[in-house]
Amino acid sequence: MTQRAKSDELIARALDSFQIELPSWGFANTGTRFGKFLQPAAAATIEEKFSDAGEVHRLTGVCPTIALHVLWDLPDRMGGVANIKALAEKFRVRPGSINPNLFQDQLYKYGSVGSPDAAARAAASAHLLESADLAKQLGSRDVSLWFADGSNYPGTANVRQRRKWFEESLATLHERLAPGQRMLVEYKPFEPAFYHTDIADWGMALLLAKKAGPKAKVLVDTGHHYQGQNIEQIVSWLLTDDMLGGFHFNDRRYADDDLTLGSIDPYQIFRIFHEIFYFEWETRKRADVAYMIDQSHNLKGKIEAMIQTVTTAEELYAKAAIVDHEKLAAAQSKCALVDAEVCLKEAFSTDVRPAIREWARSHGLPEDPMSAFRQSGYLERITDERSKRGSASVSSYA
Ligand code: LRH
Ligand code: MN
Repeated sequence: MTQRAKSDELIARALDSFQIELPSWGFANTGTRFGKFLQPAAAATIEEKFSDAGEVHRLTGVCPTIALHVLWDLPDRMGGVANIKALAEKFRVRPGSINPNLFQDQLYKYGSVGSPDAAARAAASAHLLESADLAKQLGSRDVSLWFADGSNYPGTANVRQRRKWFEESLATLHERLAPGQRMLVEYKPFEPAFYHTDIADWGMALLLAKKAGPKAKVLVDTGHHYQGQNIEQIVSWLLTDDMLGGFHFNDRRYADDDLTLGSIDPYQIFRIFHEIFYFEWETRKRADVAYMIDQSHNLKGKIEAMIQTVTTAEELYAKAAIVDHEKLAAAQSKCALVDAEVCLKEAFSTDVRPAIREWARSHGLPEDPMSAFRQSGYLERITDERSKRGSASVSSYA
């Protein structure tokens, strides 16, 4: 078998099991604190978000689930479950990770589960339990947790006391989860808090997850790291401890910019995927990791940005799948630095697009999802339909 045939085989096998989850909020009008530029075709209702996610899955075949944010997508909580199930049927996209929202309510000014205000902690804990029950009703495996909790000035928060409150709430949530369900603890160094954030880095998320129990894992949002932090090293450490639950993929130049994956530093995502393939090769174990997108498309067309993200993720995943692990391990053990590095560079510089097109063809999918989308008339149709509803009903955040 030629080297080319071998790598095409590896790519096809990798793509057969590759799935990446779409964020419902990636289809809605979003912005920054300096403003929000409205797009007439943006999704504002849960039906429109499922419709758009369905379109991206129809074109790419690798996005069978959509992440839901409870406040934005399930304002009627349990009252919205039947409708979500009907939409999942209609648009052939299943509900994915359930994201509680503990950062918008006025009650959470000084924090949610970490707030000195007992009423805020009680409300926050109740929302976490309700989110676990919603996930159960919707058949969702993961409850994905991000807390904006923190403080803005030195001396204003008892960080150790807040940690205790977090441990209590996360333990209660852990007990509520059904077998097979998971809670993913996401960390973020700053924003909206600018002095301390209660879950600021991977170590804090890891300790809280381990304390909560075996159903708790760590979620790595690629935008939630200090400049220069080695994200793939964090990934390899979490893999070793079987504590890596999933990713929120996006790209950034400065902070949590939530730009489209691979638009600034594609080699970063490639290095992350490499650590996962290398771990699986070495341990002969499958890494049980949820790949999810977490981006806000403030300027690009929402659906085009999502298609671009998915196809870029496929390319970087395929490139990482063809690293010659045997050769790499040998070079590493001999400290043959250049040879080892070239194993990654070789794979990263390989044009995997022909193999991906072949894989798409063999699965009855369009070879080029972006041009298929542009020829589908979908955008024109929804622009027409949604501009008729006028901007009044555009929801607050997403
Ligand atoms: C916080 C975050 C979190 C989401 C939100 C939309 O920055 O990454 O994962 O809930 O973005
Ligand atoms: Mn995130």
